[in-house]
Amino acid sequence: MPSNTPIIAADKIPADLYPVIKSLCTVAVDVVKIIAKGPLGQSLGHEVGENSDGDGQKALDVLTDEMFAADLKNQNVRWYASEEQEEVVELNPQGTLALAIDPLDGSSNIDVNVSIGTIFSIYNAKDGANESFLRPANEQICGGYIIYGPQTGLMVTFGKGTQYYLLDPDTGTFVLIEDGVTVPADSNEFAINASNYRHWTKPVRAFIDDCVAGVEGPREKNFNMRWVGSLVAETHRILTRGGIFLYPSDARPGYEQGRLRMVYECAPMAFLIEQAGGQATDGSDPIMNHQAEKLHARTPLIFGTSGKVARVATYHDLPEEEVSALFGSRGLFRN
Ligand code: AFP
Repeated sequence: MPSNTPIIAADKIPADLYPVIKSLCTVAVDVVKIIAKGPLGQSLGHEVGENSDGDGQKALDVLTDEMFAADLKNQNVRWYASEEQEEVVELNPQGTLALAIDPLDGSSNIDVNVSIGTIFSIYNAKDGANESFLRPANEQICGGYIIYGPQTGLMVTFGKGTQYYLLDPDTGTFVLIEDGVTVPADSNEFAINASNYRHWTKPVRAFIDDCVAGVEGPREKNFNMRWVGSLVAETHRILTRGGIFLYPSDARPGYEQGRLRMVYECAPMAFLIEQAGGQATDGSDPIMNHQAEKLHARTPLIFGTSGKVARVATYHDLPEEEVSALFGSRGLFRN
């Protein structure tokens, strides 16, 4: 790439955030090379420890965390909150921004060559480390992800719509592909880890039962299911062709609030989805109105095409006898 070519054009990015976005993109280009080299380079998928919540840490989780933190240290980022670090880290004491990050989302897919990603969320920093992140998600000034897939892309919002940039391998630059990404209104796809069916609450079971019932059921149409195991890949599919994603709370110990983390996974994804005309809730209430009580707090997450997300909320409002009924006798949603 000629030295004078910016890694990403500045004209659609707020000036005060451009250096941070440029930093994330610069590190991402190096992450792409490491992922693409796979076992020809260093081992990426072996476990090297546990994070603060007891989740296994893969070598690439730790490596990417170190890579992003090292570059962001030279930026206007005071507070750095990472899935891979128990506490908030102060990078630049003079910084005015607070950045939360899942450096490598989808670790279980590293060794099987399936799309993975980096998720990030930016706030204006407060004086306190934790208080900079334990605040309503609607105080975010930026949210986004980088997807490392057959193509490498940056999906980002600054609160004025959702933008999609694609990394051009020939030039090493991120090129704006779409300035107003919109979640398609019509889709027949739902994404959920169906192996957890027996652990779900009745409203979630009823919603999925009615999808699986297809044309014979109350939805009177057939559905398709996807489950990649990488939140970034699921979000990208839904932003591209619509659908609904559900990681609800379930009865497994430790999953009372689902699996996904509020600060560095759910809040930025909710920001992106809402800015693209979709909805993101905990099953009933908008994620953007939530705030985490602890840095690594989890929350149930349902997001995607607005009408579908709203429908899940109505299942939560059903009286017990209806939500337990076989779909044929459920009095709602004849279409
Ligand atoms: P890992 O990063 O540990 O692979 O977790 C990925 C993730 O947080 C999210 O990206 C997926 O949507 C979800 O977990 C998959 O969870 P299940 O493995 O329970 O289906």
